Amino acid sequence: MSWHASVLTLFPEMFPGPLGQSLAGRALRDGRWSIDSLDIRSFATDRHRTVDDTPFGGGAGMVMRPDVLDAALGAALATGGDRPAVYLTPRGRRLDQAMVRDFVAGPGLVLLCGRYEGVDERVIEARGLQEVSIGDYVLSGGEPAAMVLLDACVRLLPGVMGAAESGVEESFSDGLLEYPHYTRPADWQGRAVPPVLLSGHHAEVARWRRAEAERITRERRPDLWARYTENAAAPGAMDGRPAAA
Ligand code: 6GU
Repeated sequence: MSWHASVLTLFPEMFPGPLGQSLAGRALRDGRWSIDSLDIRSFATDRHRTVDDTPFGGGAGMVMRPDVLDAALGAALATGGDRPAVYLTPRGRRLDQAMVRDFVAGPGLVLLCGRYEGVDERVIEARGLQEVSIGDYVLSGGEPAAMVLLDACVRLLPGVMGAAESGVEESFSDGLLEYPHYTRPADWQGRAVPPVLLSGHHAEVARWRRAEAERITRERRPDLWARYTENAAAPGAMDGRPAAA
């Protein structure tokens, strides 16, 4: 069975959404991954299909009920292997490429999209939900975050990226941001392409690209640059030393 994502949401019609297009969409049609979205509201048991209630202790907003979420999680987890259950929330651990690689190595994911005000803490504990954030800003719901997480995962699945898209040289794969890219025309509005790229000297092109990737990383992301230079000290961590210190 292929890598499977189950999304628990109050807006199941949002999925696959953008994930039905482009690279992820082609992989979906090719059966390299699959997705189902479960409507949390369908697990409500009362006449009004209630999924949330006012917070104990008072305050603004609503909190999603643990009994309804537990039933939804139980239904999702009953299918498709022993998948980690993730709750998308801005208070979660920040998503990075290493987490994405770990998720891709497993059978898939169960993703809970809550409303921002929150879900009852007890269901997070009881189900051992892994809390994940996609960055330090606030979305109105977890759905776009689930799409971001799934896009990052799906592109790494076997057979999804062809040689053209292959991730070996791209940002974060070796801890550097990408070098600049150019195509025709060689002169555009008086802006010339760096001559080394027209030289035909492959080793010099590779050296220039590495130096540019390092310059851009150093200028824009001192945090990534620090980690990169630390890793460079570890034997076998990279195939080359930094071209610029
Ligand atoms: Cl995972 N959810 C929401 N609602 N907002 C976010 C987020 C997640 N990550 C960053 N902001």
